[in-house]
Amino acid sequence: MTTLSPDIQAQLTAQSIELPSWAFGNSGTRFKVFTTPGTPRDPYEKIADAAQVNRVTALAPAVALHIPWDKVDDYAALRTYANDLGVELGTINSNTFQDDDYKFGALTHEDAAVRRKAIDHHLECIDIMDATGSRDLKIWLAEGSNYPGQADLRGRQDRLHESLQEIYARLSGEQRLVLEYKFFEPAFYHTDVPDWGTSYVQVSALGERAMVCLDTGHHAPGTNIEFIVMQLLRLGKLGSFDFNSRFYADDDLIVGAADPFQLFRILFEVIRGGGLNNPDVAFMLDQCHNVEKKIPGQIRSVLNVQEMTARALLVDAEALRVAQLSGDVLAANAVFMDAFYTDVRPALGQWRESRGLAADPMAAYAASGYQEKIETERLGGVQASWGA
Ligand code: AOS
Ligand code: ZN
Ligand code: ZN
Repeated sequence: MTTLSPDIQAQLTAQSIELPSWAFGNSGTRFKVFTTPGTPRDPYEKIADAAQVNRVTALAPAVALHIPWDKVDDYAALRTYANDLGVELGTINSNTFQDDDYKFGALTHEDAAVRRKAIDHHLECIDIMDATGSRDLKIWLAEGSNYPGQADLRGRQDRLHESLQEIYARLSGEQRLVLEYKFFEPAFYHTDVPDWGTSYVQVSALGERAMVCLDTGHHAPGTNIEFIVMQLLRLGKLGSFDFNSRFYADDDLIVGAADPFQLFRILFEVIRGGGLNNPDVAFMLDQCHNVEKKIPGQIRSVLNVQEMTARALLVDAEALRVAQLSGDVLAANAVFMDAFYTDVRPALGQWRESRGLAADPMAAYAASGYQEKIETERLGGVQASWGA
């Protein structure tokens, strides 16, 4: 059996992955949202479910909120509730994609009144961050156009900058703004923040506490995502990940499900670039569980990240460097692949037990009785997103 060195164990112990509150709600595609028995009915129940993931994995000590999906009257009370369950409230996600006023844009809109409304929403999100103790405001914009000629691309970039500037100016202390990019959808001709370069340009113009958010599902097929990870870390601008996996577009499936090797390659570059357990780089999930149970889906997800992190930590960096320097292409590739093909699951199970956790968190959750309890007690769970 592979052994995990004390150094690797220490790095795995420090790893933490933020869960999205919306992963616990019902979700689906534009064709159908299936309801799952036991689905949370309010933000409190989403947090209670997220705490179960952390209880069996010790990997997920924070929950990201989406406003207004997770709107409550008293955020300080929500924070206390979360803390009592052993989790923190994490990133606050803004939402400017569900309001009729934003049909032709929000932060980029031609109409100053619409921009005002969208900026005010973000200022409200920062008020919430003050109460929840959250560090990051994550902005994903559904803005763009469908037809060539429909919009003034240049003017929209300028207005985006001005709007972001006002939002950024409201941040205080350690608070940060992370700007997520996505190459298409819901707009299909152009998107205002389509790629890491645009996000980088916009956040660089704001200041040090503005960073890029990289959602692994937001690239064209074939994109070398680990290269982008490397570059953003090199530039000191990788603020956060939205992890998920995709076969086609923004599938939001369980991270590592579609392409475990890609996840391995990404984590290798994270480690190489000093991004692992680096407080500047938030590891978040951005996923939906359309047909599977949500809590086990999240447990599987964080375990996938942990397994691929362990494999990436096993890469013999010294041997790799020697092979690279001597131009031995196949030896270098073999060093890399040896680590990828190593089954770390038995070693991780043993290591978990040594920390007082169950060797198999999926089985521990199944045996806990929590799923049966929520399925009996909760009726009428809420939809997580707009995907109706
Ligand atoms: C949308 O495609 C993005 O991934 C955002 O991060 C969004 O806010 C999130 O997926 C919640 O639906
Ligand atoms: Zn995302
Ligand atoms: Zn997405």
